[in-house]
Amino acid sequence: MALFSNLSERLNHIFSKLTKRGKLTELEIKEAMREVRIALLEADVNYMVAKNFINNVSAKALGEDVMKSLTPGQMVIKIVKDELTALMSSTNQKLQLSYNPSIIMMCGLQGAGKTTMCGKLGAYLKKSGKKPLLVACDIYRPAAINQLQVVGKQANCEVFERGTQNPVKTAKQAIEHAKKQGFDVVIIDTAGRLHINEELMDELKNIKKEVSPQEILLVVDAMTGQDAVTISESFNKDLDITGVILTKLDGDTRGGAALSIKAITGKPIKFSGVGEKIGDIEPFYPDRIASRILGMGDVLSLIEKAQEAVSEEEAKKLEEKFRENSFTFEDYLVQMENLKKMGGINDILKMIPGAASKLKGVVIDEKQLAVNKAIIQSMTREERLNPEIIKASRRKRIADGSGTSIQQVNQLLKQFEQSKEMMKQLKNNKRGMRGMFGR
Ligand SMILES: Nc1nc2c(ncn2[C@@H]2O[C@H](COP(=O)(O)OP(=O)(O)O)[C@@H](O)[C@H]2O)c(=O)[nH]1
Ligand SMILES: [Mg+2]
Repeated sequence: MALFSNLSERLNHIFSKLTKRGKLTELEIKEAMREVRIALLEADVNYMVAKNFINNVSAKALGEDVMKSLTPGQMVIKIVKDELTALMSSTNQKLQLSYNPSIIMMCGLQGAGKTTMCGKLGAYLKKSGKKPLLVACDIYRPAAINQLQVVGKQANCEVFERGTQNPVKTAKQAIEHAKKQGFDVVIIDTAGRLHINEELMDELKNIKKEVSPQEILLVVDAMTGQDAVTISESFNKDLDITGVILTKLDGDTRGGAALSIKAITGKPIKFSGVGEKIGDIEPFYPDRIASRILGMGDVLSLIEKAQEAVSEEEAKKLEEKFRENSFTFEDYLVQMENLKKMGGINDILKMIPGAASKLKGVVIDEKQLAVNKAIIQSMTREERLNPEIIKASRRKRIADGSGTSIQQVNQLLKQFEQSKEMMKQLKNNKRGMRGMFGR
């Protein structure tokens, strides 16, 4: 995900000038701060937020310990990173889930991603052992209930609906149902409007009053930039929300909303939506987002993704295979599937520190991976397990079967041998594969 790539690039440029020098003068730091401020404003960061941010960073960066240090540039970057993190941090970033059932009410404008997020959150909570019930309280659009049922099915969560009955009544009945049936989280999907209006707020206030949710989560579209901040402010004023979920962070968003919402409303961003699929949800970790903005990569998210995609047992088995040098094309296929689960090789590379700038412009060819897959699928099981038996006539058959050329088959076989060589060396590395993929 090219999260805030523009802002990232700008900041990287400013900081690379700083780190190239040894000592920094006050003037140089001030000039850099001026540039950072412009970069933030261009990324749609609220101007008061940008101003306070620069004041805080400057006060620290102009301190004696920075000015006297041998690597002042790096110290300034560290200060910026810490301040960015602080800007988005809150003590109540986690969901309040200790009630039985805990009630989460979603709200927001039309199209923000509420219904989608109900499903994502349901699936996410289910993974952590919860039993969520989704409740359809958007009664105005005929397709809304059906849409919730579709995502509910994907999330493997029950959906409670009472058609176009008054949404307050439906919500209350859903909570009764949850108590009887042992659901421990109730996620209420509400109706949005194109713009904030009294009718919408009254309806939401009513639901709030009658069901007393522990969480009122405002779903906002990150692509709306400064508007996202204004919208958050006004929902917060009327509903005293407990947090924000920023959706569409996978899009070409400039970052302003993520950086401003907490500072302006005092309410934390708790989750982000990073795609249209049910699994495209991430808890919002301010330090990781700050690292990503600064192009330092997001190693923690990467490790978590790897852990999700590869079970510990699987990782152990892999490690053994490498040790015994019995890694086959069958395993290769499994690994390609794992990579896909992790969101594609290019997304992964972007999260590795330094990779973003070094690999700029380089795109790993996902098509090549698809070609490799086709070739392997055209092999017999015996061939996959013992690639050394793949001689000329077999190569031709495989090429024909997969719609590729003999050269392409040769190339893959050679690559495979080379990777095995590399893996042999890797196995001498103490951490081994489990260090990379295990818990
Ligand atoms: N790219 C992307 N699209 C999203 C995300 N969340 C929701 N959407 C899309 O945004 C549109 C509106 O979502 P919906 O859940 O119906 O919004 P609602 O009106 O607030 O309930 C749908 O087409 C979703 O697929 C996200 O995180 N990333
Ligand atoms: Mg909806």
